Amino acid sequence: MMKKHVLALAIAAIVLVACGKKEEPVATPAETTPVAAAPAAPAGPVLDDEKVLNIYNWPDYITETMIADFEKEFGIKVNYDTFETNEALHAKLVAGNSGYDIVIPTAGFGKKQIDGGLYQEIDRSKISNYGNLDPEFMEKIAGVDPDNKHFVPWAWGFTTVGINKQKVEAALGGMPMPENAWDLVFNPEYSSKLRSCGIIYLDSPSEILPLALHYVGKPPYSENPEDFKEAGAMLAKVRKDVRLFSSTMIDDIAGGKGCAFVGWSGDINIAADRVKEMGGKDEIVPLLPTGGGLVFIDTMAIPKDAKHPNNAHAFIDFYLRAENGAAMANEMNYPTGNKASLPLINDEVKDNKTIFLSDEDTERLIPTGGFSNEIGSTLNDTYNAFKRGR
Ligand code: SPD
Repeated sequence: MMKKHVLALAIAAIVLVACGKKEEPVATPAETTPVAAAPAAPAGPVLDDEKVLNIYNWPDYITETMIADFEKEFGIKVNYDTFETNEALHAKLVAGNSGYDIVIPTAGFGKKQIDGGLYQEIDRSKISNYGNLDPEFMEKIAGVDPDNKHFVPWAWGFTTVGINKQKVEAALGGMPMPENAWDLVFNPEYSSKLRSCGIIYLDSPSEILPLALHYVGKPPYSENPEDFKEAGAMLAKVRKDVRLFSSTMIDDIAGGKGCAFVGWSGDINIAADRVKEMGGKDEIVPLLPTGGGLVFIDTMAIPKDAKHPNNAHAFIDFYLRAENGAAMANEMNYPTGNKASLPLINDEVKDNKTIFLSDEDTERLIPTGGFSNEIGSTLNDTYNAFKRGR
């Protein structure tokens, strides 16, 4: 901006000289109207010498132009890789030297990564847009990251049941939909009927077990191995009805691989939009179970050994611009916890009650959390036994 202003003055001066107004007396320095000293150009962000940024995020979780816009504005080359589960991200971080400068853990799962010293603290002095974040939302994250030292929100949603409405209705054959949508995928009375059109689960212990524990009336992040036995027994009864464990849920839903899905709210909405765009007749609908959806809050974090921490801070600051937060909701169906972005979100998205929930559905949500390392083997064994069908 400043440069443009100076350039305009310079151009004006050249034009005057070119017009040959030589007869005008040249003002002495004393007569010259003092020109206000140009304010110092705002200091740009501090960047690392190497203009590179390595990001590791979930698939289908960034707007179309965000990376290109950042690269263009900051002259930084972004390498962008994706992972499909928190477990995969965790393994990468624990192995060390991941090479990533920003990763996107789910807050509850990432707590043990903070405790294990895998992240560096965020330097808020480098993030001018930090104030755009909703303090109430940050309070929620502080439950796992005290004082919000390591995690900056990326986006949030909830794990829920989605359906292909027409296919599910047909498969239920006149049986009314259950009051609690979790019955469709956890209660054999319903799941056995949906077996023919296909049930798809997300493929990870930390996605499925909290839901199964909650469904059998136990704490979703229980640390009691006995609770896992009950959840495992419930899962065993529906195992034969689960057609697919998916890491590519959007494609699988849009590709018609099933009729009932345990998936993420925004991804089910993305699949619904895709089916509509393809002219499909069936409606894909994320449901709001009376038993509650399981909240997740995904966050940006900088690994301890990141090679480009300044570039990482510049990206976080860029991401926290109001327009970028709004674009995540508008394009990706995920809200971000960026309060300043709210006025920029389209009405259609704001009015979608599976993106911005009603108070009633918000109250029903199962709060975010995480399992300790200690219960890790019980968690994995229960899940693997379920998958193997034993
Ligand atoms: N399209 C990717 C959505 C990201 C989901 N992260 C969810 C983590 C839930 N435990």
